[in-house]
Amino acid sequence: MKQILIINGPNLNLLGKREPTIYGSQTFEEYFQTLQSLFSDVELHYFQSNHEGALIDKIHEVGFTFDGIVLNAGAYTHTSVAIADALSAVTTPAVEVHISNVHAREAFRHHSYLSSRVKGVIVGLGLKGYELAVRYFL
Ligand code: CA2
Repeated sequence: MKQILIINGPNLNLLGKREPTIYGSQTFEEYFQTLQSLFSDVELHYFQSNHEGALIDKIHEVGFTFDGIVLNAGAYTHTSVAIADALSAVTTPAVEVHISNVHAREAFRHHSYLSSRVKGVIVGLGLKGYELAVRYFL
């Protein structure tokens, strides 16, 4: 069975609870159940943290054994050289996902430190982006 980890970064624990016009009205825990039933032949894991170091620790933990990482690093996408370095340091490939279309938002969201370290980037397709990213690894 393939092992794939979905990682969500800061504030994404608020999905479905705040700002539904930008991020939708479903919690990630609800959506994760949908993903698990869609991909019943995949060992799908989920991790969320608001802390940069915890995200890096998790990338290190799975980054030599898992088949894929689906990463929405939230605002750290636009600031974190450390997460970029962690992605480069591991062997597991990653796909970067953003729920909103970051290119249609403020200029500071247009640059990602992570995009050059991942296989590909999915932006603006809502939660569906996570499903498409998982499919890439199958
Ligand atoms: O569109 C995305 O997925 C983002 O990664 C979300 C980040 C943002 O900083 C990135 O530029 C784009 C913010 C996540 C905040 O999530 C919330 C969810 C519900 C309510 C409030 C914030």
